[in-house]
Amino acid sequence: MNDEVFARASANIALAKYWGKADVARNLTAVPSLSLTLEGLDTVTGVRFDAALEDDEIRLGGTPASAKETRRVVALLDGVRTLAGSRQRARVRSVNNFPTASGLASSASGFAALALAASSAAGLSLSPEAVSALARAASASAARSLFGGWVMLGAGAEAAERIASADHLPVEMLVAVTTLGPKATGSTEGMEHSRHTSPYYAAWLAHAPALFEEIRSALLAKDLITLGEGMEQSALMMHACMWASRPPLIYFRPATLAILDRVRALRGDGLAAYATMDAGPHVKVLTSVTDADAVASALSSVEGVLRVLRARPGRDAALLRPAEALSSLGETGEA
Ligand code: 2P0
Repeated sequence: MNDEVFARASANIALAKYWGKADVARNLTAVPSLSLTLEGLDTVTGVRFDAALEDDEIRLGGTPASAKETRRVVALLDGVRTLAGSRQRARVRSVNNFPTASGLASSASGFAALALAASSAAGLSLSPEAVSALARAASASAARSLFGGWVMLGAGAEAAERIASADHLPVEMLVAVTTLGPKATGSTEGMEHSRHTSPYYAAWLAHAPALFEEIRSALLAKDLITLGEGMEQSALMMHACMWASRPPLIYFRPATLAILDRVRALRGDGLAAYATMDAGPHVKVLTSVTDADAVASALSSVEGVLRVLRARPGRDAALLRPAEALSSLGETGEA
């Protein structure tokens, strides 16, 4: 019997957004993206290959994976099996330490942890770039979660790369979790829908690369104001493209707009606060370490905000010792 191998990866939030694929079959992105990995918002995943198994067995958060989740996980495991020249099936278990309804995509940290644990469990010793490419094929934002700090994924790129370390800028990302609306359209479907129906999709493709460059330059120059303003424009440009789809893709809820208002007011008061939104109603606010307490407290008092999660820039994904991993996975019971 092979050993079970464990890995941890942290969630990430894009400042320069990815929305749209250059190649659907290979899952290559149409625009470059830039993200911040978030410390402490983690997925822990265990993988054990076992010649006695007839099928892959996958448990997420203590319950069997749905058919759709299973297909995506098996596709990644198939990629690992091809690289390792193996046909053994695997037992996979995975938990997030952040609330599922927090609006933080679990696919980024989840597929990053899975790619790292599965490749190591199969006896491969891949470079971080090769693990990132495996994760990217499953979910493009997952490519970025292999690396700590500030990370980019180029348009059409196989793998993500770090562009600045976690201590490059003293910031916090605050996640203002809002009341959930009806079940949102998933990102994978949503971006294809925009590509096919939004007249603004072409404009998004035309303008996103220059905005990415501006955001990257501002980051390297430690210019938080330009970084924050560029980040807000990237999010709103992406949402404009979504709204112009038919039928429209509207992820905003009343609380989303209320938070955007509050963020503008905080800036008017001289605090560092810049907003970004993904495929959901929650708002993530980039702020300085100095202003983080004041901004978090202001966000908590906005009507419709259920809670505010806080995260500093996070670390690289890493393999974990079993004892360390099992304390995270322990809540799910069985091995
Ligand atoms: C991002 N999002 O850059 C953008 C902004 C959501 C909005 O990447 O189809 O789960 O699996 O490659 O990575 C979420 O989309 O999509 C995402 P797939 P993914 O963070």
